[in-house]
This record gives sequence, structure tokens and C-alpha cells, in this order.
Amino acid sequence: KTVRIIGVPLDYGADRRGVDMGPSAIRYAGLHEKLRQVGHKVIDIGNLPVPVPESRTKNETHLKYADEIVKVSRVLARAVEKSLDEDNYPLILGGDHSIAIGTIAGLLRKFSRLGVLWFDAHGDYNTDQTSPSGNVHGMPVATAVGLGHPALKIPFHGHFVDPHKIVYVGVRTLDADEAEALRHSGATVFSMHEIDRYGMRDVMAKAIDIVTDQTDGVHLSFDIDAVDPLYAPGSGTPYSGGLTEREAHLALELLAESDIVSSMEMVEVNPILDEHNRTGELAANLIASALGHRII
Ligand code: DIR
Ligand code: MN
Ligand code: MN
Ligand code: MN
Repeated sequence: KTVRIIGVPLDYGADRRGVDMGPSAIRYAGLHEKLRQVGHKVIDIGNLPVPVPESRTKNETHLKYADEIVKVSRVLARAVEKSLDEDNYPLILGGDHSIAIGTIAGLLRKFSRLGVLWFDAHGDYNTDQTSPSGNVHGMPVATAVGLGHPALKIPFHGHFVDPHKIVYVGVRTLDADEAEALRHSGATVFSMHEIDRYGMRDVMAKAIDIVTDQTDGVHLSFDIDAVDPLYAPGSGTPYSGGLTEREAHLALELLAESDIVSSMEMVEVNPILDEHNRTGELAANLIASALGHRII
């Protein structure tokens, strides 16, 4: 594959915390070399321009930084669309999870029936109506299926993901109204309970069935907080009881083997909270697994 790396140093989605340094941390961990070792060609377009939060004057509590997020999302959507036009595999490095709005909006311009695999401790299924925090990184999935505030939906041009084609892996904490909405959404949630109960191997087999059924592309969106904070301490919203490092690798190795994924994003790596870039290295290694790295 020709992997096209798009950095999005955006942390508007979760108040300023340091996830804007995520793309550097993952590159610094040797991402390019790891991907070349697997045999991929790597193009890195660098980071999209994202103004720093300190340069602005507004201070809303409701839909925080929505204007800025939408602006960056529209640029990202075009960058993703362009990668697909050139037959490249888009690999987006965040940034917080609000960047998925731009990524998915861009993917939908080429894949009208997109399947989505969402690895996360959280549901990211809040809207401005249900969100207790007002942070947009808790809203990208709801936005991608067409729910929530109209402003966030601008990049989608009216095309949304069918919730039945969304599969979550690793969920273990939801806000009350978010959980209620998700229950009726049609999305499949493999929470930590299902992973404990059936094992990652069976969970991924079911997940692959769902996201490949009547779809024309599969996007893998990986929030590093899906992994337990023991292995991924550098994340802004850590939550215990998560995936082990090996479970995460297994999931992505199984995806690589199935060869169904057409784009990937790695988000929420926060170098400020990290231990000597351990989480950045984990993120780079997980990306390599998803793209075919084998131990032998
Ligand atoms: C919470 C946290 N559900 C919110 N979400 C996070 O603010 O909506 N997602 N951290 O990754
Ligand atoms: Mn997330
Ligand atoms: Mn999360
Ligand atoms: Mn249904």
C-alpha cells in the first residue's frame, strides 16, 4: 500500500491538554520506518494548519470550539478525499477524537456505504443536547450518523454513516443520555464485558462480519484510551479496565489479516501526560500491526 500520513494537531475537542503533540510523538516513535519495514510506501503530507486555542477570544461552555473544529474538519475532509483519489491509504494522526468528523466526512465522499470500527473506552455518541462536558471529542460518532447540532454536520454535505455499520470495541464508560441514545442507535457495542466473555478473537470475527456486510469501505478509528492506562498512560481521559496491550495488537493483527480496512486514524495520544513517549510508541506499534507487521 501507499500510506499517506495526515497529521492533525488539534486539541479543541477536549480543551487544551496536549493532544496537539500527538502526531509528533507517533512520528518520533519511528512510524515511517515501521511501515516501510512492512513493505509499504509512505508519504507524509505533514500537519494540517491548526490555530492554537490561545489565539481566540470566545469562551463558550456548550459546543466548545465548534467553529474551529468545523473549519479544520473541512480541510481534513478534502485531504482524505484527495488521498483516496490518488489510491493512497489515509492514515490520520490526531489530535483529539473530534478530528473523526473531518476524516469520516471525507471518506463518505468516496465510500457511500462506509463501515466503521470504533476502538474507544467511550462512546463518543453525545450530542450538544446530551453532553455533560460540551467537548466535541465526545460527539463525533453521533455527528457521523447525522445527529446533533447542525453546525458540526457541515463537512458531511448531507451524507452520513448508517449506524448499523458501526461497531465499537473496548467501551467501558458512557454518559447516561449517551448510553440511552446508543442503545437505540443500531450500532453494535462490544464493551469490555463482551471482550472478557468471548475473547478478542471472537469479538473481532463478529465485528469484521458486521462492518463488511454491504459496505464499500471500512474505517478504523482508534482512540488510544481504548487501551488500559497501564499500557497507555498518555491519554487525557484514562479509564481503567481497558484492553491489554496484547489484546489491542491481536485485534489489529486480525484486521490486517482480513485486509478489510481502507483508512485508519489514531487519536488522543497526549505526550504531556505520557511516560517517556511510551504511549506514542504503543500507538506507532499498533498502527504497524493494523498495517501488517508480523513478529515473524
Ligand atoms: C465524555 C468523555 N463522554 C464526553 N468522552 C471522551 O466528554 O463526552 N471520549 N473522553 O474519548
Ligand atoms: Mn474517543
Ligand atoms: Mn475515549
Ligand atoms: Mn436497528
